[in-house]
Amino acid sequence: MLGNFFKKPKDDMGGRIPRGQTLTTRFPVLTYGPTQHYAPEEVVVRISGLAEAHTFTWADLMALPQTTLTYDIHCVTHWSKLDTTWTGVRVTDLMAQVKLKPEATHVMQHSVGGYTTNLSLDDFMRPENLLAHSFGGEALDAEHGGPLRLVVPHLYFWKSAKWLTELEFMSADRAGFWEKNGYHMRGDPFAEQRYDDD
Ligand SMILES: Nc1nc2c(c(=O)[nH]1)N[C@H]1C(S)=C(S)[C@@H](COP(=O)(O)O)O[C@H]1N2
Ligand SMILES: [Mo]
Repeated sequence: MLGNFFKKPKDDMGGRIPRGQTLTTRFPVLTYGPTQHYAPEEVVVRISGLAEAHTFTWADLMALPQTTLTYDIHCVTHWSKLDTTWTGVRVTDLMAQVKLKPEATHVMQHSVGGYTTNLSLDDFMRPENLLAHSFGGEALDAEHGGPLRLVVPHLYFWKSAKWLTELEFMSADRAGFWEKNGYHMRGDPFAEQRYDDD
């Protein structure tokens, strides 16, 4: 059954498939806990911690430049999906509106429902990272994090919080939900940084 969807790549597609990954054409859902359901008008992204406090509403986010990007995603549960197309606000465009304190070095993503995941600012402030509201040109399904999720394609997909509601800036790294449960603090798929001892 799974064999219909998960293909062992014949090669690494020119370096696009990290070791230990299998290609899928489906879009698996991976959520710890329930799917969150709420309307776009209810979306807020709060800026907290080592930055000037600020709240972006849905209207604020829609007024920022909208960017569509296509790239590959890699889940630590061993699936990769090529050429996924997302639309949203670039993290760098959002951050142009945020006044960070100089001590800030890391950020914790917080989700509706309590999921958290941490990033260094270097990993966060990349031009390909999106606060995404659409997938393949359609509004992002709730199960995939709609109305709004982060997409950080260069790291394992657990680093991309669904139902994003807060960005907390920090002066040191701190473990989020899966990182406290043994996952790697960074999660580079090409270095196979799956667990904290990898
Ligand atoms: N809020 C929230 N975000 C989350 C998760 C979660 O459980 N809750 N799971 C993470 C994990 S482990 C993965 S692999 C991806 C899965 O995204 P998908 O369900 O759209 O494939 O979301 C990440 N973001
Ligand atoms: Mo995952």
